[in-house]
Amino acid sequence: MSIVPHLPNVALLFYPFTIFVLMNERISLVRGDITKMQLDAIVNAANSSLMGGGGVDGAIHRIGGPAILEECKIIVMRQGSCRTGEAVITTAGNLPAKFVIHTVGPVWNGGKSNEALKLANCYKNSLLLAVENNVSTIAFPNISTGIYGYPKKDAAETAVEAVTLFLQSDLSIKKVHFVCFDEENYFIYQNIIGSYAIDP
Ligand code: AR6
Repeated sequence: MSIVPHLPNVALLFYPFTIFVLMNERISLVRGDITKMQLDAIVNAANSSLMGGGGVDGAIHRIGGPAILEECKIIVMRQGSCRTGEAVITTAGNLPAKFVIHTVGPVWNGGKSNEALKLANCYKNSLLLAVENNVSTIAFPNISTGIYGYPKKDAAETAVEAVTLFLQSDLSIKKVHFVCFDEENYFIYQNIIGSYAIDP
């Protein structure tokens, strides 16, 4: 089995150069506020209650308005809380995006609680939900690196790896934006994504 499914055979001849080119077109790095992004979906770093909180979650609910919380309540009534690594989708209310995908990152516990796998699942499950909802442009915040205390460099490496892996087997997502609110995360991502990051 090919490690790069869905690529035409001719592209495989030039692997990994081809991957480099594809990623160049499909991943971008943004320094700023995710609530301002006019895309099909933005991702929220939520908690399992889905009832809002601080950080990016607080900003999304505050600016998006009560319609987001109303849908979250309906989801919780239907399926219970959202477990770490899983994702749900709601309206984006008054935000410029069409949808908010809420995912629950792991709380950092010194690396002893499978945090990397759980964090990778946040990215993978958010992208799966995006594909199911015909989302082709999506932005991620730096999940778990605020209140949940995940070391930023480790989190960025896991995020880029999980997204890159997903994009290699999916062609429907056209653009993934990594949105860094703080300078430290931005420089970390710049180093990891390197020369194929596109500044807006
Ligand atoms: N746009 C983009 N990124 C942002 C924004 C914004 N407007 N605001 C903050 N960030 P955090 P967590 C960045 O704490 O660590 C909440 O209370 C921030 O700089 O929002 O996953 C939830 O309800 C950081 O890099 O999320 C949970 O209880 C990143 O977003 C808990 O926090 C994530 O920081 C989740 O903690």
